[in-house]
Amino acid sequence: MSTTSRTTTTDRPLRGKIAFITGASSGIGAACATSFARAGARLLLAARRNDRLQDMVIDLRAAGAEDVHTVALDVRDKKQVQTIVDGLPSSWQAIDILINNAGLSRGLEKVYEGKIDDWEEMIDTNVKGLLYVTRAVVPGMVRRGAGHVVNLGSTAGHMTYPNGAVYCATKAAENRISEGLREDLLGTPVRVTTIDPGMVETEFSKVRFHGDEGRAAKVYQGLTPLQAEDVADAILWAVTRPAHVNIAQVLLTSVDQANSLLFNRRTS
Ligand code: NDP
Ligand code: 8X3
Repeated sequence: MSTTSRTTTTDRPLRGKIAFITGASSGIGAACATSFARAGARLLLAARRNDRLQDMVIDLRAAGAEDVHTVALDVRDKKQVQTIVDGLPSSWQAIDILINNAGLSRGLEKVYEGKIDDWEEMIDTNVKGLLYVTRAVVPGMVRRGAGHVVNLGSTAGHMTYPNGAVYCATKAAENRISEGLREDLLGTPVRVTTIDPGMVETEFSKVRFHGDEGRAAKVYQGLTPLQAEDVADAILWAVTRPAHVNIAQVLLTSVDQANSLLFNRRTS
């Protein structure tokens, strides 16, 4: 038999595993979908823009996904979250990996000048939405005695930057929730990882600046930011460690970033 055509569990380490990725329509979530497809996973993809998810299906199958199921989901809607998780087709219910990735920033303003609607959107999505999805999915993992929760944190959760207090607070909350969930799951085999990237070039800044692409582009000017694939790579690594190994936290930045405040920007 030709060794080049042989497929092994080593090159498809997630073969048959169901991975539920929230916020899979863009950026880090979409990159995770691709890397998990290559690893042979069955992909359960969620976002509000289900049309985008559907457009990804053919490519994800071609990349190696065993199966792909998409759902339109707004993680801020607790009833919708529970209804969608409870109503999954039976072949999709045994979720092995939950990637709590859906999230956003809105605005870059001093706390005393910030827009309350922006704050609420960030808190409702990044904190409450993450909790709703966790609450709906993790009981099944505990019952089945298997599972891995990966939450998207940020360098912003480790150090606040000026004008970003509320976004940074949501990511600090994510860190504390990940820690607490790990404590609460002690005694079960369910693992909890927080992946905390620095600046990643995605639609994140465009969303932060309410669609202002010029302002968004300036965020990445003069430096080499992380790409969504770099973060997906870290996530794939964390979920493919032996079952007794829990990667609690991965903090990663580009070489042009030291922390939330210090960047190496080239001016030429
Ligand atoms: P993108 O804007 O490219 O992607 C965000 C994703 O979240 C989209 O798929 C969007 O889908 C989804 N989303 C937003 N709100 C909701 C909602 N209410 N319900 C369901 N899905 C939602 O940004 P990133 O890929 O960069 O961000 C992904 C995660 O990574 C976020 O949690 C972010 O905070 C975090 N992060 C990002 C960093 C960066 O510099 N880019 C650095 C560190 C962490 P849709 O609009 O279709 O619903
Ligand atoms: C996103 C990274 O520094 O733009 O979490 O807030 S940052």
